[in-house]
Amino acid sequence: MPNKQLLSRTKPLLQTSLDYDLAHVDPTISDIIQHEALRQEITINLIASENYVSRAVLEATGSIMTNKYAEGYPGKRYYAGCSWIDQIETLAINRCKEVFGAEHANVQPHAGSQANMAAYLALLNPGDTIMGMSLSEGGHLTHGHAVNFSGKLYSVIHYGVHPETELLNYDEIERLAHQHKPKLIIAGASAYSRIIDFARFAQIAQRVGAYLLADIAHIAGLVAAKLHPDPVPYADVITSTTHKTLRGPRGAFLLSKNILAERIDRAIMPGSQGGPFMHTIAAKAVAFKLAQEPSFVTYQQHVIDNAQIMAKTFNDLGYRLVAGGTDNHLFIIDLRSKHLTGLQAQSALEKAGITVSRSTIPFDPAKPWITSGIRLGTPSITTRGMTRTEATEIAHLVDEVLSYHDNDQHLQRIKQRVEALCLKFPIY
Ligand code: DSN
Repeated sequence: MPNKQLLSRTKPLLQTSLDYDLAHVDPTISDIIQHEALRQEITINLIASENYVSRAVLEATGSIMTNKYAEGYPGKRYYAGCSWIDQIETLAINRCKEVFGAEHANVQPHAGSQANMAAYLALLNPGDTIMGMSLSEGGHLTHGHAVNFSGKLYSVIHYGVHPETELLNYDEIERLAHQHKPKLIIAGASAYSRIIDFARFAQIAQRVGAYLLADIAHIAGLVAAKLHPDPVPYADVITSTTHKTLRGPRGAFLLSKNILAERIDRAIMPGSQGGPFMHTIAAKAVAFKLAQEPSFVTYQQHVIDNAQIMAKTFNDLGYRLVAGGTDNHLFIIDLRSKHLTGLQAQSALEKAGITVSRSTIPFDPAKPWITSGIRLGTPSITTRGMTRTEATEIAHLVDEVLSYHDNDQHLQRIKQRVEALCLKFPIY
């Protein structure tokens, strides 16, 4: 251990750069960050894939861990000076395995796309067939979209939802799997509000001899809290981001059985990434620790409760919800009966201080840039302490914005009410 005097001299460096001297060195960037901090503070964030990290996660992310190169893995690095780095990454790996009950974890992926890329590299050869949910029905770019590496390197079969129920169409997925014999089936979504049946996916994959990849980026927090069925017993590989419901830093991780551990690790480094972001891995370790606290389970339950009460309120107000409602942290509103596009709604809501992402609905007649829906999620409002009362109030505010979407004066008045509500629930 270094002596105490030396250690106390490094203390300021362990604080975030915001607390240190950014305002002096680069007032322009500092000022922009302060504006963004204010924007976050006084707007209602309903983007389903975002959250607010704890101060502890923020501090680790802004720490001197960013200074270190550490290509390789704990105990096997290509650089000297990695003893503390090794401790951090080992803790992150062990905590990640504990949270999800997995045999193997790799905490180095920089983002969800890199985690998926590594999973494909580990399991497939270029030209192999993969099957994933189409982006327009709720999937993700990396699940085989034509403009993405996944759609260019692999032969892709897309599945979607049932036209009437808008639920995952497992019978059709099984039929497609038998017909096309994919080497990999991807179960996971960016805009699907119902439970994903990983056991059923595993059965289909087993029957056609495919690997099963569960991409739990959106629902990782719910899975960690055991409020969504667990993919770990069923999937060969699991990928996830850390910054959505899981409430960690921007980043990702991979889980697998031990038998695939070496292939997964080699697919990240040297396969697709270089030096790991050790400041982010330190912050992931903090997030995995926090995910094991009882308050985390309570938080995830409130995320679901808030989503369900909001969905019910919209339903009562006459809106049509995709798949009829939600079992998780998000839901999608079909705006066609309101004669609004997703783009128009998103823009009116932003003027009123409510941030959402527009979303395609299944079989959307509108172009992907325009869309016919909006996706609303509750991880962020729940982190700031809002409960069912505020969730209901927010649904009414959204409804009012959509009703007065072309009346800028009224949107300004709603914005003031939004700010007043936000100020009662400070983020930090
Ligand atoms: N962009 C993310 C989302 O909003 O769902 C998915 O990666």
